[in-house]
Amino acid sequence: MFDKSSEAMGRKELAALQGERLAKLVETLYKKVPFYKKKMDSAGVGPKDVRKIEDITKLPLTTKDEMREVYPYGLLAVDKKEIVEIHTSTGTTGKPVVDAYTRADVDLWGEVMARTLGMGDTTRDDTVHNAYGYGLFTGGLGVHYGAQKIGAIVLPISGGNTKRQLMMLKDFGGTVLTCTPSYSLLLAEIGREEKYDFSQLKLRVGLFGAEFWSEGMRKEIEEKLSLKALDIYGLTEIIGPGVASECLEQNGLHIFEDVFYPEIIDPETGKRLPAGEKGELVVTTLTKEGTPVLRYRTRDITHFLTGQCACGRTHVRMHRLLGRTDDMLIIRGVNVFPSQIENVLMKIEGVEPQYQILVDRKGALDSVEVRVEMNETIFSDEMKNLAKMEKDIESALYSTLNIHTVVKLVEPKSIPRSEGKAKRVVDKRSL
Ligand code: DLL
Repeated sequence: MFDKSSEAMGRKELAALQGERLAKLVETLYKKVPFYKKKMDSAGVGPKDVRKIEDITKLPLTTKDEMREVYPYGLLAVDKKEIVEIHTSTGTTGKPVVDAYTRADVDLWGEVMARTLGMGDTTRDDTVHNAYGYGLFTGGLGVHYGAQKIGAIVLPISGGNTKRQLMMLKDFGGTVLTCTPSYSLLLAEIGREEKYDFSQLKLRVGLFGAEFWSEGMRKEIEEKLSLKALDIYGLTEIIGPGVASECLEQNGLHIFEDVFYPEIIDPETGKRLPAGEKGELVVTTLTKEGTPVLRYRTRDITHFLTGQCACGRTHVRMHRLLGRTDDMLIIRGVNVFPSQIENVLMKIEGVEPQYQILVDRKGALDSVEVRVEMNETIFSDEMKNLAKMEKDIESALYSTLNIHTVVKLVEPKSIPRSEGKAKRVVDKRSL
């Protein structure tokens, strides 16, 4: 659903709306949430200092660790009676961050997810094959509410049982596929083994997110699944999926700015960066009721794209994520993002988008091994060619990363597959 009244709003009108909403939000948080009152008091700001959207930089930033400290209900801005649903972040260590939704928040979620599905022109004539996990993870239900709002058919198949998924994808004629990018490749792989011809299925578009993926991986997915692949972004702390999404132009993700106000800051200093500069994305929820969030540091790294988008939406676009501040590996003092490694690998012929990065420490030295899967054709090649290919990838990685890595080509299908978010990095140093 392309909601022109909000998604194509004039920039001036949008800024006025954002300012109004921010002022109201700050008032509510100050009154209702001691956690935020305390933060504002120690920063020496209060509701009277916030009148327009530019005033946002006076307000304190919020981190995930701070939010965890007030688990489970310390961020509620309404009476608990108003809450109708809860999701939590997926971290495996420590307490999770809680997103508590009122009825209006669930409606808002449905609305932003209807816009997300609308980016791929989803209408009530579509069947959404929803293979994101249902549960505390927000992917499954987020897509579900969006599809319901549009009136499309939603198949709530969730993750796993891939052969059955393929049968149902074919039988129910799914036109829109929603799952993690890595799971879409597993569908493609098992589909090939089971002799499905994706070009004969009805799939038209896929909305993939929840984990990092590259342009190279997009090409692979589009070819293998015979669909147009769009990048969708979100996080539990804000609402789940539905924060930003690519349109069919495939040139950056529009952030739903009328409800989620984005900023880019320097992760070191916390200062706001000028448009176009790369840094950490910070998001404020302008209209959420249950657990509204003020200037949340997402740890995700990106930059805004300038210029108008041909689709007609006026909401700012962000570049697909470049990494996370806490994903960054420091190898012998050099900063390395897994995304940089994926970008190099995906440019090499014969390599599958399946890889794992193993980091270890031998004596005082960090070592990096990159295991990369070959496709069947390369696999049947002679040993000496494979050894040369390993060396070639090592030097391609060296010229991007400036560190030496050991590349090991591994057999097709030997890297563990995931039904949700893929695990790309195994860092044995921290074990
Ligand atoms: O992953 C919400 C979601 C579900 C988004 C389905 C898209 C589709 P969390 O589990 O809280 O929520 O994880 C959020 O995942 O901060 C990013 O680091 C990463 N992430 C989400 N979308 C993308 C994307 C969901 N399109 C964290 N590209 C975020 C890269 C992504 N990373």
